Amino acid sequence: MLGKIALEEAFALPRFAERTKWWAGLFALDAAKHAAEINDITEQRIKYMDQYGVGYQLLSYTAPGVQDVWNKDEAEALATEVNDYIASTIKSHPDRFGALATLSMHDPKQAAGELRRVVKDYGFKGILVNDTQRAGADGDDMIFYDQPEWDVFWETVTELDVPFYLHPRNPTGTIHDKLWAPRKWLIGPPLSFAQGVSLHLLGMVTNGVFDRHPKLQIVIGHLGEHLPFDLWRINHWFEDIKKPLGLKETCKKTIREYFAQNIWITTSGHFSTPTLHYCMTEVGADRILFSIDYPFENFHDACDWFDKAELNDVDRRKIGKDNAKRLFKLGDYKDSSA
Ligand code: GRE
Repeated sequence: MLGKIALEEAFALPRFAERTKWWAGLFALDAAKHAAEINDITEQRIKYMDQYGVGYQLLSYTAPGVQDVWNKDEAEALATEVNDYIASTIKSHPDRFGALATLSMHDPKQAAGELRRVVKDYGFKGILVNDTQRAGADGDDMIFYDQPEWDVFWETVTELDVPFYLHPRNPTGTIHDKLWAPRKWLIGPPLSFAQGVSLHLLGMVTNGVFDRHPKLQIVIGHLGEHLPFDLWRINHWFEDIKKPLGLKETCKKTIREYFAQNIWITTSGHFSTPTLHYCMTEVGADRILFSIDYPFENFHDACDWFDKAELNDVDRRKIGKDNAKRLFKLGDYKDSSA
């Protein structure tokens, strides 16, 4: 299929070569290839896009990114640097690339201000944040965005009408040491990423973020970070037990209503047709978006799978491009109407 849109697609800052190598050492078999791919924006990446029928990518700064920076001033300066860098890099390719804002999440007002700047000045299409923000003197604290002090940030997100991609990051600090270090092979895609994001998103649901900001649109990757599988059980416990026990004070709608009105899932890094069919049954083709997760995954696995997956033409178009076009309000791009 030509003109696919992909939206969980990472880049790094070339000046962080050592950091990129460290992360690649955890997650890539060929660290040198990974480093070259994640640092390139306009050469190899466009060749892959042309080869595999991806018309447009929404780019985001790689994990753990600014969420790993527990010093507030440093985090804010890095987010600005990343946003300025990607804006200038993709400027000459508006028909191939858009960007998702990188934000320091130490201070809701500052995050809202930087978001406003990059949406107004650069035309960024949304935000991608890597789960909780590390904070505190030694980076052991975690800031969640499901608390009332974040309302000022969510107000700006909904006012600007841009989607927010809640992406995973690696466990750190005490959580890492106690839960994950003794079972280190489960860090990342096998388990920890999905647990982190699903905890954070369900925190937003149960703490009433979507009730206070009903227009808010949150995107999660990897076919929903295990949540679609559990919708029946979550719904049963929310509606039949937790709401009578008090959850009804903060959470007015059902989990299925939030999935229908506020939540989107992408195919990033999860190229399984039975799982996609299952998600189409549970959350619907109208809330699913194609994505790759480049360069942690490759174009061939994602695109060859999606192009051949058993789907009718209407659903393939929706998931491959039309849903993303509508959600991110994209104009024409290469093969957008193919
Ligand atoms: C990511 O999407 O950022 C990612 C990693 C490491 C492994 C897999 C993955 O950072 O999808």
